[in-house]
Amino acid sequence: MRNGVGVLMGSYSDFPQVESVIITLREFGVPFEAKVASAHRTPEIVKEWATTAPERDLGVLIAAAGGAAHLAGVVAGFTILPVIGLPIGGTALSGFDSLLSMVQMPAGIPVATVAVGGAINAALLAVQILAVGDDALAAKLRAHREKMHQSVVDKDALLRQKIGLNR
Ligand code: RP5
Repeated sequence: MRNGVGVLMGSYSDFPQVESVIITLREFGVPFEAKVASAHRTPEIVKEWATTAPERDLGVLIAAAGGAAHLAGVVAGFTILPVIGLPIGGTALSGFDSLLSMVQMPAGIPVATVAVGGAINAALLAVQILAVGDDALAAKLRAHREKMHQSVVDKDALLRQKIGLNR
């Protein structure tokens, strides 16, 4: 059963911007693995990780990298599992370089790229992909949406209370 998420980051220095992926996957009880490997410094390790991912019951892969971020595209080239690209910010070009490196994939090898630093959405998208074939996970996602809905409604009430409006 391919119900896990593989989380790959190009460098340990990416981890602060990847940590929310791990936290979010844990919140949903989704099994995951996490690894540091670089497309340019350790390409053979990336190849091994990506090509053997299905054997480790991974159903979706998340690749996070900064700068000239070819990691997600390289991973996607080695597997037919869906790959989510997480561009890392804080580079000389504030992550715009990583964003374009990931999102502008030529036709044939898609990378579903989230926002620069969009770790939570990377995790949620991975959970949504897995939830297509998992009703229990889908129920957790619906509960999560309901919680967000309630939070906005509560904040709306708080705002009106603060500024002294009754409606
Ligand atoms: C990329 O280069 C990594 O994903 C990281 O964002 C960036 C810098 O890596 P370090 O020099 O901090 O290891 O490959």
